[in-house]
Parts: sequence; structure tokens; C-alpha cells
Amino acid sequence: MIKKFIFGKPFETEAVIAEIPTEQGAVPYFTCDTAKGIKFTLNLKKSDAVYGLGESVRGINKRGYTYSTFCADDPNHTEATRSLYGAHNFIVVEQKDRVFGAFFDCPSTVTFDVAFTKADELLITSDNTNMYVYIIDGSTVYDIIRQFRKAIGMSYVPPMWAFGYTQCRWSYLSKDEIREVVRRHRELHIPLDAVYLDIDYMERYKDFTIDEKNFSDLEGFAKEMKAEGIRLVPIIDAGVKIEEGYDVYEEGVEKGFFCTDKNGKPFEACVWPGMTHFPDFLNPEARRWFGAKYKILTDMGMEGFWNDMNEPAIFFSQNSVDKTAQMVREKASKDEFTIDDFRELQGYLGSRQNCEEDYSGFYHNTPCGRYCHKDVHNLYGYNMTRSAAEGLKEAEPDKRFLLFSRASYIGMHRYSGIWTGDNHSWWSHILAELRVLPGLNMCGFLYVGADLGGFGCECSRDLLLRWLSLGIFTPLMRNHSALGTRYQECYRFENPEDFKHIIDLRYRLIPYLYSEYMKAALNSDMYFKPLAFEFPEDEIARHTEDQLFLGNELMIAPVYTQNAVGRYVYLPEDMTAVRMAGGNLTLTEMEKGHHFVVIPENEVVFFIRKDKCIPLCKAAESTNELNTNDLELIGTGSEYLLYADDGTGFDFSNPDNLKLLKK
Ligand code: MIG
Repeated sequence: MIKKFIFGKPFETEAVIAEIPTEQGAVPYFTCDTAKGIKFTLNLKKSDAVYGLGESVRGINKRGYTYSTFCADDPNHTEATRSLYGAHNFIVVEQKDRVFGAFFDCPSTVTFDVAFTKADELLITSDNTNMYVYIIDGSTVYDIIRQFRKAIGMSYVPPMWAFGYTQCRWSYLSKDEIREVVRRHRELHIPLDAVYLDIDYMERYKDFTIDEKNFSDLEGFAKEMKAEGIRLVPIIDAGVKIEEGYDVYEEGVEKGFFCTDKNGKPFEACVWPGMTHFPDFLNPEARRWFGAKYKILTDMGMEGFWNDMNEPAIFFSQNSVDKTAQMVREKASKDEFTIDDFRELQGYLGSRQNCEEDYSGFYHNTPCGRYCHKDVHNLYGYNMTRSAAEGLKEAEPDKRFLLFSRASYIGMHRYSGIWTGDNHSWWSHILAELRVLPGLNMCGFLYVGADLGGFGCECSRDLLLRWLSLGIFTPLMRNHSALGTRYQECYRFENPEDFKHIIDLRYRLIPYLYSEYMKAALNSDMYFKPLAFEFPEDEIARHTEDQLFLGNELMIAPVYTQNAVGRYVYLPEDMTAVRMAGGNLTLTEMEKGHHFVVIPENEVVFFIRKDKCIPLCKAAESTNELNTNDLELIGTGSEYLLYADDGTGFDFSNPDNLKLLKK
């Protein structure tokens, strides 16, 4: 049961697509105060849990911190970080005598103080007094999530090849460098399905152009790679370079498709290409125009894209330059340049990137009128990615494309997946990834994954092995690292066969992972679930935040600490432990309860639930070669309902897609 309440004149975000009539009367459960901004309060008992908030730091139960949802280009994902790249305002509150969900549909900042300032209070605030609030009643946390998921529409489905292992780096600088990456994987028989093109494939970072020196004949290169079972996946950035003669820039200016400043001129800010304009993705015509450009690359054989810098990220604006110059002039003309002057200047410069002043300084032409960016900020990446998805659909209506974005809002889950941005090669970020996954699923994002091995900092061999041991279970499985960091492709480390064995296991699992993904997408279900959602009566399961259920059959419990010989695992029921060592699988029955499980860094252990079984195929070096008809069932159950389709089209409801496999 979902009820919808209205405050002020909300912007239509199209997050919820179910038709729900607006209620009169007060929002239940919360105390609401609209004297200044908008404020919802709720008393919490110590045992109450608050789940949700999608892409956010800290635990699965969000208690104990304050989170803000303002799409942020922030590479520092620490416990103190309040906003990450996505804005996902959905929570489920679980109390002794009741459970309910709440979605605050508001495209600017909403702050969730979850028993942080006051131990017994959930406080939700926003300066924006225009929003819809949805309250969802149901019998369990899980039931509420499924109702919400149904209301926001079916999640994006990638092509099946996007479940393969993929390799990225900022940047591979030439075709030859990519050839070498592919050659090394193939030579060592480490499976691989795609290589990404980061910003250097473009001519001076101009969207939809190709650097003719290092990436000439991209079409021919895509063909060559495809023959090796490799797809190329280029990046697209939000900002369009200001440059005479560059068609995207000229068309955008001529048609008025860029965001404008207060005087109505295209807004200017600096990102990778230098000074740019931002396409006005909240204008449906601009959206159509930009989305149609992806065809330039699909015509060259590209079958996937990643949309970056779409919070949108801003290094600085002309306004910041002018103000800095003025400040420097003033200070330089003083008799003495003091420590305070230095600090002030340093602080000012440091605060300019992605600053509120810039976000307040430009406007969108939307079907509902002109809006200041600040008030609709969280919809930008969402609508950039919608533009891409709609453009790709138009270009090739019967074909699925790989598409994922950095910034997001609920609603974008219908168009693409996301990756969780610039993490670090830190052990704590393996656990952070595990913990963010269920929250993302709650908000509709099923095709998700983190930069495996970590984006920033130096990756070690053991870190990559352990991270891949989680990564083999995430729908998006991508190794990615930043400019200037240690190279972290599997073959850079000793004993590459250890990496091969782990990634081989991924390929053996693909029929199962794909089947569970599709069931989750088609049934508004979660792919990753906390133990708490399946065993709400089991106090230990309720508080286990370093293990997850995957689909209906598996439980995963990866190692996320360095130099560990294994880890404690809690089994809420009897399970079968599956151990992969040296490429071989062994099965052991284990009893409900606590266990210390020894897991050397080149082995993987996962668990099959009681009376369940899963299909496995033989490993292959790319998804093209995967034989999904030759399946073996493992586990104590006797049958498994497999979903399998052609992996490329949209014939999801064909009854032939479901097959009951029996032992
Ligand atoms: O400011 O394109 O998160 O994955 O490699 C950095 C370069 C811009 C940020 C993305 C990252 C990508 C990088 N980009």
C-alpha cells in the first residue's frame, strides 16, 4: 500500500511511474514541520533499524550518521562523507510494532540524520519545500521494498556479455596498448569480455570525436577486437567543449540546448576539455539531440558506454577565476602578505570545485519552466543517461546496450546501471562495496559494481585477489584504476593463474548470476539481500553486515582484511560450502551457526542455501564461448528454475526463457 503526499509544487522527477493519487491529510508516522524548509521527525528506539539511502557510506543499517543526498563528484569515500554520486532518498524503517518505507522525491538536497544528533530521533530535512513524499506500508522490510520497486518500474537489463570480466584504466592511450592488454589476458587464459576507453580516446576530450593519432579507424579496431571476443566501451563526459568548428558545440549553441546563466547565455565552466557548456538534459529536445549522438559511436561498432562527470562535476567557472584574480590583486597590494591571507586564499581556491555558487548560477529550460540548477541538481546525471538510453533505443530498438553512469537519482535505474565512482585501493573499500550493494538494489539499481582493485592509490596483489573474490558476484565486474597509480591488470602480478582461477569461477557462475539478475529485474526483487531481510527473527543474522545473500540460493562472505587466513562466517541455516581451490570445486555440508572458515587468498568460498542448488557451466575465455546448455547442478536441492534468453534482445516474457533443471 503506497500513499502519496504533496508539498508545495514539486518538480516531476519521473522517479515513480505507478499512478498513485495524492492523499489529503498529514503524512503518517512522522511529525512534520514546514515553518522553515521542511522537517520530518520520528522517534526511534535503540532496536529500530533504518535501511536504504542507496549509494552512501557506512553500514547496511544506516543508524548513527547524517547523510545528505546531493550528487557529488567526491573521490574521498570515507566514513565522514555525506554525499556520494547518487541521490537515493528511499528508506525503510523497521520498528518493534511496525515497518514502513518512505521516499522523499525531491531533486535537491535532502538530509537524513539517522539517530546521529539525537540517539532516539530520525530527522529528515530539506530547504526545498516542494516535494512528494511516498509512504509505503507492508508486512516486512522486504515486502515494502518490492512494492516500492514495482512503483518505480523495471530495472535496466544489460546484454549478457556485460556479465563478463572487463578491464579499464585511465587511460589506455592507444590501440596498441589495448591490444597488449587483450593479448596478455588471452595468452594467460584469463577470461575477458570488454576493454573501456577512458577520456583519451577523444580528440582533446571532445564528446563524440576520436583522437585520430592514437585511435584512428576505431571502427576497424572495434572489428578486430570483436574477433577476439572483446567489446570496446567508450566514456562520455557531460561537458561539451567550447570550440569554433566543433559541431556538437555549434549545434548546441544554435539550438539553445545548453544550460544558461542568469543572463540567458550558455553557462561556462571548466572540466577536462577546458571551458565547456553543459547540455540541458532537463529539456526533452536537448535530451533527444544529445542522445542521438551516441549513434556516431554505435555506427563504429561500440556496444556500450559509461557516462561520467554528470553530477555535473565542475572544476571551476569563469566566476571563480574572476573572484580569485580579484582576491589575489587585493592581497598582493597590501604591505604584508600574512599567513591568514595565505590560508584564506587556499581555502577559497579549495572550495571552488563543485561549489554551490556555481550550481546556483545556471538554469534549465524544462517543460515546467525555467529552473535554477541548484533546485534540480540531482536529476542531471539521471537525464544525461536517459538521453543516452533513449538515443540508443532509437538507433537500434531491438538491441541491449551496456550503459552505466556515475551520477544518479531513482528513476535512472530504468535506463542503466551505475558504478560507484572513485574508490581507493583500500581494504576498507571492499567492505564498503559489499555494504552499499543491498541499498542500491532497494532503490532499483541492479547492474552495479565498484572499481575492482580500487581506483585511487596503489593496488597490491592480495588486495586484488580478495576484491575479485567479491567482484565475481557483482553484475558489473570491472577492474579500473586512476592515472598515475600502479598498473593493476591481473597479469601485472606474480602467479597470474591465481587470478585466472577466480575469474574462471565467475564465468562458470554466469548462467546462474544472469538468471538471478533477470528474476530480480522481472519480479521487482533484490539481487543482493542483507541476511536481516531473510531472517528478521534471528538477532545474529539481523546484525550481520559483512555477508550477503545473492539471489535465492547463494550466500557470500568475502575476506576484506589484509593478511587474514580466513574469516568468521555466520550461517543462519545449514548450508553447503563451495570451495574453489586451484580451479577445482569441493563441497562441504556445514551446520547452522558460527564457523571460522579458512580461505587462502587464491581460493574462493561461497555458500549454497539449504535445499537449494545452482547451475554451473564450464569456464570460457569470453561470454561468446560460454556453453550455457551444458549445466551441472550443485547443492542439496534437487531442482533449479533457470531463466535464460538470447542475452541481446527484449523478449523477456517468452515462456521458453524459463526451464526447470532437475538433478
Ligand atoms: O576527474 O575520465 O570516476 O572512472 O577514469 C576524473 C577519468 C574523471 C572520473 C571517473 C573515473 C575516470 C576519470 N574520471
